Amino acid sequence: MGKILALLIVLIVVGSVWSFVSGHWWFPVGISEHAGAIDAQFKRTAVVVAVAFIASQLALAYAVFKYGSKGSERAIYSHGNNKLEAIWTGITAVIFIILAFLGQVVWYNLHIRDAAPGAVQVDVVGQQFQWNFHYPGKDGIMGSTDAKYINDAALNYVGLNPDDETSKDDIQMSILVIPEKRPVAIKIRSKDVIHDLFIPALRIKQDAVPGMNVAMHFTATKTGKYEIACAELCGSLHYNMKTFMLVVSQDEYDQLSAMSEDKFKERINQLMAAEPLQ
Ligand SMILES: [Cu+2]
Repeated sequence: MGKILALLIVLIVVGSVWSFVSGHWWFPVGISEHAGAIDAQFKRTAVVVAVAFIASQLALAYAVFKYGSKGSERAIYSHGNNKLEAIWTGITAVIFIILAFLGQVVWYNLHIRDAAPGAVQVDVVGQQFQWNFHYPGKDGIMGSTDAKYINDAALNYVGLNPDDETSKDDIQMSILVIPEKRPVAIKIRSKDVIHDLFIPALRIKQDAVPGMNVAMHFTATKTGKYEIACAELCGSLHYNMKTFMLVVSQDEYDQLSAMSEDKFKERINQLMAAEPLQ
């Protein structure tokens, strides 16, 4: 029995390693300036975890193989070894702190550092069960919003202030449209529960937290249509909370920015129908 179990453990290790190394279930191609740094961090973490996983599982397989029950023996109870516990806890802590520090550089650049001047501004509001994107409209000024103005029946999902002149031309849509090769600053909030804006191609994954306005910025490097999902279990229709991002040329974006809400939406729907999903 011990030998079969040991073989099974080794097979699970080989299968797990293959599932990563084969590349069958890897990320889509990254299309943001920071995608390379995120992928490098992910690979570093995966390698460290893989080394620990393979070593511990092979040790387990060896122990099961060598010391498996021979029938009538009783198991020995061990109180453990404090020195060994301290050593491997210490090593693990050091490795994870180093990984966290390496990851901080990307995090800092995307979240703490201000977006470059002239960045395109888009506000994002998550709600059960859709994403709402708020664009400044023709005047280029983001109108003010307040949660008290949110009214789904009137299609005011982001809570545009009706008394604010600059909000009159603002556009709300469930599709994210951004220009390529230009910094985009987004502010993410939520109307009800925690959601998570996940754009795999951009390597962006950020919680939308009620009561918070989370700012981040990024630059997309390739035009196309990409998937957006909610990556936080947010209720019964969570699976349905998906939408798309269109990355368009600067020319196209300039034209969109000069359009009224109706024309803007009409053009977006045309682009959505024409673009294949990347
Ligand atoms: Cu959600």
